[in-house]
Parts: sequence; C-alpha cells; structure tokens
Amino acid sequence: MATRKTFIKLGLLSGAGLVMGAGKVEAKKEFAKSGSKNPNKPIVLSTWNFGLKANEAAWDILNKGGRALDAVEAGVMVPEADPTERSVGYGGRPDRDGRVTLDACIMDELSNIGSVAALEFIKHPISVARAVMEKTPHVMLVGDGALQFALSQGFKKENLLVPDSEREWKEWLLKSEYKPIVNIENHDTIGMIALDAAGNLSGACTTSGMAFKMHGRVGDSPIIGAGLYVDNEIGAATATGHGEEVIRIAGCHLVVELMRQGKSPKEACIEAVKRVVRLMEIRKKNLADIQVGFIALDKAGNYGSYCVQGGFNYAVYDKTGNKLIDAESHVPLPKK
Ligand code: SD4
Repeated sequence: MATRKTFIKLGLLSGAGLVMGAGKVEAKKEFAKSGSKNPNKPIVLSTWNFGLKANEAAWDILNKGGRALDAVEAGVMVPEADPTERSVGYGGRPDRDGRVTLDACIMDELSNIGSVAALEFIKHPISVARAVMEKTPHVMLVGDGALQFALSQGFKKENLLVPDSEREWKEWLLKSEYKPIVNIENHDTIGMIALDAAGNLSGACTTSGMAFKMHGRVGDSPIIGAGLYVDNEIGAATATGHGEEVIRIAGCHLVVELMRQGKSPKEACIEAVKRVVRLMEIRKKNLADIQVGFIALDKAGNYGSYCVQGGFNYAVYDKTGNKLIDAESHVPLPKK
C-alpha cells in the first residue's frame, strides 16, 4: 500500500541516488536505451493553445531544476483557475443537469497515480487527484466521495458555474441535443507531460469533459492509461477529444507501449489514431463526428503528436522557447 510515508521515503531515496551518482548511472542507461546521449531536457508539452500559458507556469519550475510532477500540476492549474477557459476547472461547461463535474488525473516517475472523476465544486481537481495519490491507499475517487475527501483536505467548496456557461446550458436545453462538435470548443482538455532536468517524466490531465454530457458521465481524462500514461523508462502521452474513443483503445497506454516497441513519439501517435479510425470503420460510425488528439514525449525529450481531424494544436516549451504547433491529422483541415 503506497502511504504518504512510503511515498516520501521513495522520493528521498531517488533524490539521494542522484546525489550519490547512482541515479546518474540509471539515467544514462535509460538515455542510451532511448537512443540519445544528449536528451532535450527539461521540456514540457501540453494540449491546445491554452497550453502556452500553462507551459510558462510549468517551465518556471522545470527551469529551476524542479520536479516534473510539480511542474505539470502547477501548469494545468492555470486553465483550471481561469473562468474564461470554458472546458477545464472553474468556468467549465456543465452537464445536461447544469452541474459542473470535473475529471483529472496525475502520474509521476515512480508510477504513483491519483485520479478524481465527476468531482463538483472544487476549482483544482488536479490537486485533489494529487492528494488521492499521496494521501490515500487508493488511486481513484469519484463524485461525492471525491468531494468529501477534498473538503477533508482543506479544499474550498465553490460555485464553478460561470454566467456564460449557465447561459449556454440554458440555450442548449431548448433542443437538448447531445452532439459534441469537433474542435468547436477549440481548446478542451488540458493534458500536460514533462521531462525534468533530472530526466524524470510526469503527466497531468484535467477537464470539465464534454459539455452537456449525461450527469455521471466520465471521459478518458481521469483514467490512467486512457487520457494519460507515463512510464519513466520509456515516455509519456496524453490525449484530448472524444473520451469514449480514447478509452476504447486505452489510448495513452497504447502510445507509450508503441514507443517501447521502438516507434518515435509521432509514429506512436499516428498508430494510435489509426486504431481509433479503424474502430470507427468497424463500428460503422461517422469519423467526421469525432476528434481525438494525442501528444507524446520520450525519455530523450523527443516529442510528437497526431490527431483525427485537423485543427488540434499543442504547446511545447524547451530551451529554445515556448511555441504552438499545429498537429498533423488523419483528416486534413478543409482548404480555405
Ligand atoms: C472527455 N477528453 O471528457 C475529454 C474532453 C476533451 O476535447 O478533451 N475534449 O472526453
């Protein structure tokens, strides 16, 4: 059972290893495995254009030699706290009952994991997910239980439904037609993955999920292996888009496993997207109705992305600066 005590012990041990040089030997082995003597680190990647601002908060930590775990938590807290970002945290669009329910998960370099789903009234679900990871014997808490736990940890109960989201929900109720439109929210879930100066990987993912979903619906974002996966020996991946399709292929675990088999981050994302497309064909579903995007980072700091529909972008911050990149897609954007 991973208690907070063992977590701290493990953290101290790995830190001591680095000081004594043992960690360096380990790290060298890992970089040799990933084929690069000169890893591109630190580096942080995150989904959509709000990733640019989030990356800045993460970079502040990474650039000072901080831990990737702290960086990804701090990074995704930026859109979580921003009421104008209407698909994450405070300000997120509600479900069809008018309730803002949030999903988030986090994973560190030791494969510690924590997750919350359908959590209401808490602005920073990512920090509750981290508390689940560090302070409970479990890895996932949902709904009321997650809220009770958050309150017990001192998180504040707040109304997260902002007037713009309430207005849109009331408009939506007139037709009550659930038909998420691809890319329409432009920037949806924030998934963030980072490699720190010590060569360790971590990731975080947080969202209000699909707007006007059924109450209780949970997407891929809080599910380790679907919306996020980190293997400190190989790489990390996170996803955005229609969570049902990401869960169906255990998307981010798949991307990391494909990197383990020797694919580059981009090749791994392409392969996972092909899997999504194939299952849509087999199930005779309309591909135009869905978007899925993956971003991936390997142990050497190589990164890549791929998505189903054109229009997905992601932000990358490394020594060369912070930039937004348009992901290549299976279905190109129509020419203007
Ligand atoms: C979900 N993957 O809840 C999230 C939402 C999202 O672009 O990323 N939309 O399914």
